[in-house]
Amino acid sequence: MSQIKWETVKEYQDITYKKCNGVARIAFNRPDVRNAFRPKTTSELYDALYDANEDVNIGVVLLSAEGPSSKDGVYSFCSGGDQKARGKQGYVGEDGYHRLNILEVQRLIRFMPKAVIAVVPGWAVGGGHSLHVVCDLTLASKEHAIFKQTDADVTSFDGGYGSAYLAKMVGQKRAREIFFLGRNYSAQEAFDMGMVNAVIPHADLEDTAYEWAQEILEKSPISIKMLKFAMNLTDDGMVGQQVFAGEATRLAYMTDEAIEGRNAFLEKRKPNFPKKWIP
Ligand code: S0N
Repeated sequence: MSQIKWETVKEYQDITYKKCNGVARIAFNRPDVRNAFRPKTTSELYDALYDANEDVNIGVVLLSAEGPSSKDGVYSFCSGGDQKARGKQGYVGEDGYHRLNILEVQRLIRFMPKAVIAVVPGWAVGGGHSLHVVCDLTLASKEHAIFKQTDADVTSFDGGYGSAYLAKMVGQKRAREIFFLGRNYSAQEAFDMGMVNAVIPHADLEDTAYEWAQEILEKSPISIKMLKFAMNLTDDGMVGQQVFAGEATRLAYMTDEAIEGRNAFLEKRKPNFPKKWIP
């Protein structure tokens, strides 16, 4: 029995959101449809992720899932876009408009200055597979996790991080196999391919994820942030450079030079920068 004292942050319909000791746990909560996401789910996910992003006391986010299904006891992480909510131009929300807002969720995970760990208790399929790919780390249930790409079965494909970034992770041949054949891969097979960090006995999965999070929380926050952005940079083009460079500017603000630059402007005088060109 887990000793972690999670506290609910906010009640949602399609997800659960809790926090404990610097860790946020956001979990899909539609287990009867294998945790497929509809626009309400992605809006709630974005809202919770944004809260975790803004909370300076949170250093690690666990993206997990409730379950198993009440119908058949099967565990899932996420089975991607809800095909029942899919219209002609995207996924139809309660307001009747078509949306593709899982991509905004992906970007928030990608550009968040904190580690995001996918905790995969069961099926990770389609857009659910893409979500684990975009997370910084993935921990998978030894007994129940299954990784599968059905995008080419349902003509609802992720041509961004879900595929192109996956290819950087597992290699081009493997990524093409995953997408072109749509087979099932066990946690161990996913680990062997390099898209899973550890295969964990199911009963220990959540506690292990929390322990990994606590280990990360012992590190220097600036280092974790800069390392994440540095590792993202080459795959994110000018946006990656923008995100990394923004943090470089923030660090520069902390120098005597930057303080002198600001003060000189405010005091209406020429800046007197320390003339040290340190190599
Ligand atoms: C997950 C699978 C393999 C599980 O198979 P299993 O265990 O045999 O269960 P089932 O009997 O098939 O399912 C149980 C119940 O759950 C419902 N269900 C499952 N998945 C979905 C789903 N995705 N949408 C709606 N319902 C789902 C079943 O209908 C069943 O219900 P009942 O009990 O009432 O019969 C298997 O279920 C499976 O293959 N699921 C479909 C997976 C899939 O094709 N997902 C969509 C893939 N594409 C995406 O996700 C892309 C979306 C995306 O990321 C994207 C990309 C680009 C641009 C935008 C987006 C965006 O979405 O925003």
